[in-house]
Amino acid sequence: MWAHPVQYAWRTDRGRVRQQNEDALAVQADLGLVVVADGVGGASAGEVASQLAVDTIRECFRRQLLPWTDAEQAAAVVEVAVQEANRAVWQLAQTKPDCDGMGTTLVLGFAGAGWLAYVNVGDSRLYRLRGERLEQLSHDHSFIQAVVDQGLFRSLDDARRAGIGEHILTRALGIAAQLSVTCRLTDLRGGDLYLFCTDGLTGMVPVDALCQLLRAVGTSALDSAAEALLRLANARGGTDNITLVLMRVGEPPADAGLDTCWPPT
Ligand SMILES: [Mn+2]
Repeated sequence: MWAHPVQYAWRTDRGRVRQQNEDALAVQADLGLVVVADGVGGASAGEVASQLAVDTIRECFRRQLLPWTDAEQAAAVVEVAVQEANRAVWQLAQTKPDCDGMGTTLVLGFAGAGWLAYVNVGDSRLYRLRGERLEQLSHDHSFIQAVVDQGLFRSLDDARRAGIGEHILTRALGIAAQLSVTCRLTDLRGGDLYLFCTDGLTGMVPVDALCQLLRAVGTSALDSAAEALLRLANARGGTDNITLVLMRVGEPPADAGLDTCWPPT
């Protein structure tokens, strides 16, 4: 069923300042599913929120027994899973006093035959290196991104220099009973390298350094690249929890059927 062989490598780390790791992740190679979440909330509630979101989504996918040849159908399943995770976190936040106000960001990728369905909530990100070009596929739901989108600043760097805070989210999972979720689809190509990560990586490592490191991965061990990214984030301060998943797409076998292509031609 898989047109492309896919490899994964991941790291999650407390960083050098925080006492706890409130990030969570799931890599389900058998399902083609990657989830990364960054929890927020007092005491250990952030940890509860991110782990509950990841677990709820994983369970949601495990319940589905359909073969994933249809990208649009897969995208709909992703949206339902994220909505279900939102409800689970929100409900626990309503019922458990320790969990009051907790929430989590999320970035999710679901890889099928020739396509990747992805969604983000908050400022956890998805990047793709294709050839020499690094592209950010996700769009942050943050105050700083919103002022850039409104044209008040030309770039996130400009806004940052003007003193706009970076960690104010405009959307998070578990904060309200309803959450607006839009799953997007893109084509999956042999040679693509995807990076799912929390802001503990992107806040420490500038995008040109990310790009340089990812370009150097080539066909070498993916696990060393994941380790190198984590070390770089820690070397540059490690002021937040750091979580990253690398997903490398190989060339499909020569006999892969044409019926597995997306988008349809
Ligand atoms: Mn974070």
